[in-house]
Amino acid sequence: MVVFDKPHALNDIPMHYCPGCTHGIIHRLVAECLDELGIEGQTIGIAPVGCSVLAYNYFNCDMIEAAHGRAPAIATGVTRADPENHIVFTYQGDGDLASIGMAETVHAAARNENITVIFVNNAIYGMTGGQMAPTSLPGQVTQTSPYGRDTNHCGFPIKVCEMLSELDGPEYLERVAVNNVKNVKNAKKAIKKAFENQINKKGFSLVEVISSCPTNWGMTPQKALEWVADKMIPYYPLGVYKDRSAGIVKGEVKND
Ligand SMILES: Cc1ncc(C[n+]2csc(CCOP(=O)(O)OP(=O)(O)O)c2C)c(N)n1
Repeated sequence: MVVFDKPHALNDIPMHYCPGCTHGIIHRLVAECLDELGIEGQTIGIAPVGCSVLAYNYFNCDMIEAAHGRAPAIATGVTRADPENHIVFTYQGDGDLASIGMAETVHAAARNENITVIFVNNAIYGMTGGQMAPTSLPGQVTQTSPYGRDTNHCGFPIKVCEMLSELDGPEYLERVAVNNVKNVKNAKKAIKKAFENQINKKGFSLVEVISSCPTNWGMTPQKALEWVADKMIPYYPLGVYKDRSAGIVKGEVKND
């Protein structure tokens, strides 16, 4: 009996991610959904600029590399050029999606583009060495906030799901995490639902995945997962922020 297998939608090559980074888990969840929905052959993924810039090597489906933050614009082009035959997902970090690419994100959501956005929130700019991100927590020590993020000087973190839930456009917004088995299972459910929404032409789905960056947080992988549970999730509550088809609108968070 096979109890463990690599999803077909993931290539069988080593990933470059640091020990304890959760990008690999999230890649796997996306790939499992492509396998289970039988859509690998019709899916185009959009890789970002950030640690997951090489995602085009890891996914077996067609991939396009976007300029920093511009993945939703490219996804819009793909889905509008061939709406009947293509499934398209973007895979973006918080610097990519919520900083330089914020306008693309908001407008794609407002237009209810029929795309799936996988938003990996690790509260830091990973690839460039750990600078403060729009999602870094108040008090969080980063390379550019060595005494901790001072909200008087640097403002407050952006809560993407809460913010987008105020728009009439988006179909589905959910925040999940991958710090323990239960949360990983919920994350998979949310990612699958996002793809199903797209298959059923319901429009814009964004799944925010609370993630860890042990290297740039300066923690062991284990400690980083504890920090996710103790600091990140209380600031970024998990749950469904919008599910238009299920009648959940405007930030009525439904945690299970
Ligand atoms: C136009 C442009 N501006 C800035 C950069 C530098 N840069 C590369 S990755 C990155 C941020 C990545 O952080 P995030 O999106 O949170 O992803 P992570 O690396 O943490 O997964 C920045 C600012 C760039 N490559 N291009």
